[in-house]
Amino acid sequence: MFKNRFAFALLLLAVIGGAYCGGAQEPPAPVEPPPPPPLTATAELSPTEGNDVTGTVSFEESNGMVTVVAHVMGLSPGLHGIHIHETGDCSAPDGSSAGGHFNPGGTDHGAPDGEMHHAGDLGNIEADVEGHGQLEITVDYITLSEGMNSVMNRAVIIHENPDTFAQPTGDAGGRLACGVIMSGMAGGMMEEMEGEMEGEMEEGMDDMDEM
Ligand SMILES: [Cu+2]
Repeated sequence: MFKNRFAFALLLLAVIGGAYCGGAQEPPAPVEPPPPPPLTATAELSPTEGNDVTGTVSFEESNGMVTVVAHVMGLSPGLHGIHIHETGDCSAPDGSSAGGHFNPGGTDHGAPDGEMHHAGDLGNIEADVEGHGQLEITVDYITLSEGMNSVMNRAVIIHENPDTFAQPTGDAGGRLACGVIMSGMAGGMMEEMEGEMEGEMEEGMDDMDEM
């Protein structure tokens, strides 16, 4: 038994050795796969009828976490509820087309750092005396990548009043601004990055064809 195995191993070595020494072909250089592009998305906020609230909300996913950065203008000073609503449709004058809170888990409403909340609950954004609000929050309960908790192509809503975290939706009042969450970064940077990514993806495809 051992002898047979030993003989087999020797034979194998001989064959491999022969292939190596005899072969004129160089082994193919390893192809480094391009690093995966960062997952980013942006919602450009448009005012609903009768107000002046605008802004940008950007999303970036890395290591299972999503960082949300919001800049909102035209608010009254103080806190305003900010949520992801389930439907990426801001066509209704009052923003109602965006539907209810994004709540794939069917849970109670709450604060982002609370024990229980909707996937779409981002808490409040606080506006200064000039009406400018900024919020940066990193959460582990939404994704940009595909899946049950993906917020891609859903809507960000900025509300008239503070989210009090009361049931069922925080009593935050009317919808002041709405924006659909779309893949990519904001403005010119987005086009630039997408151009690069497409180039890389095409190269990647060519490599696949050659294999
Ligand atoms: Cu809301």
